[in-house]
Amino acid sequence: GKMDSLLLKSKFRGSLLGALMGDCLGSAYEGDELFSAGMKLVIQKSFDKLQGPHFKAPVIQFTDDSAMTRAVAESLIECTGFDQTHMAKKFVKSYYLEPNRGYGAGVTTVFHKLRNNKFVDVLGPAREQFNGEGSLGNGGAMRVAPIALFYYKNSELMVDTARKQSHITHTHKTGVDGAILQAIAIQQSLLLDPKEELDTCKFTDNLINEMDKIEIDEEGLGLVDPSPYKTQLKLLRNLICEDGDGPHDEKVVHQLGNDVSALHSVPTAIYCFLKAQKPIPAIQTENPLRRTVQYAISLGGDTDTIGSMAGAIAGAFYGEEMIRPEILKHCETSDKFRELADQLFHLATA
Ligand code: R7I
Ligand code: MG
Ligand code: MG
Ligand code: MG
Repeated sequence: GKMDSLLLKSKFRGSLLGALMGDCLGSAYEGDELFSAGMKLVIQKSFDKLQGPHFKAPVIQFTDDSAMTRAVAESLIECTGFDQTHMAKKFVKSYYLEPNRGYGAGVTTVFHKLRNNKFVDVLGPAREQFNGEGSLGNGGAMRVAPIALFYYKNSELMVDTARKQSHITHTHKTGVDGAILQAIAIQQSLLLDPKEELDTCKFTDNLINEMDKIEIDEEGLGLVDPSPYKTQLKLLRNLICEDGDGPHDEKVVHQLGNDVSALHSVPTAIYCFLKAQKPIPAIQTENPLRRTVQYAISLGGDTDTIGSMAGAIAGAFYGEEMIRPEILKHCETSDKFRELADQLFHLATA
């Protein structure tokens, strides 16, 4: 049936606020390794403190993930749809206003070149990255939530726009397809009823079917694995179906990854969302959205980005009600992100 408009509005807010929360909470832990049990306890205690009713602390700043998500949202709103040059300008402007938000090491070259060519060639700089291979980083995926929301009614347009926004900075096939997969995961979550038990196998199978259509080797690249996301999603499927408490985190990180490449972070974020549908022994919270984000961060590696992508998917499923205000109040400019979500909602449902 048709989804209640209040629920859908809450889901729009949940997705952008979940993305912001994952980025802010994960930013302190960005690093290389899977965390030890001791460090996971430190994270648990820190989140418990943040959730305490009277905890006073300086606001936690967001990083490039949220800065770029905000830019994507603002561009869609200002243009009432996607305009590649406008969005590129938004990225560059927000980078030069606040260059110290923790941007990827390669992507700043794109911003310099775009500014120097005055946006006459919007796609050239990204194509030149990494000796012409294009970036395979997760930058295209980490900022895609507003696209999934804005175009949630039209899958074809959503996929096409997820691709084109990625091309502004990321042109490597796995960088682009990671952005598409993240957008599809958010859209699927958005359309599900959070009061019904989520069928994690069906959710994964749908993603596998969609990526089967996306990962066609149109360019004839002759890749060793022509459908690497399908491969990762099948691993994910096996992990999610493991009995008992499920696989050890070492196995999850080993198979799905936790680094800055889209291929080894987007499926991981999806896994975190699915796994957190049920209690996770090492994560003490009743709240499945916090569980999603905390579990994602506890896997180490690219914690802000995997936390943010998992938060965006979880928020699109549960809606804003599942985001604890006690935690959100510690995150920079959450009011702004709520407002952007509302503007996207009005445009998308008009
Ligand atoms: O993808 P991108 O925007 O970075 C996003 C990450 C997130 O974790 C953010 O939180 C922030 O910390 O950065 O930026 P890129 O510079 O395009 O890609 C990120 C990194 O991936 C690069 O700096 C490279 O180290 C690596 N990388 C590659 N390495 C080798 N060959 C990306 N593409 C390649 C490649 O083709
Ligand atoms: Mg970041
Ligand atoms: Mg590359
Ligand atoms: Mg990151």
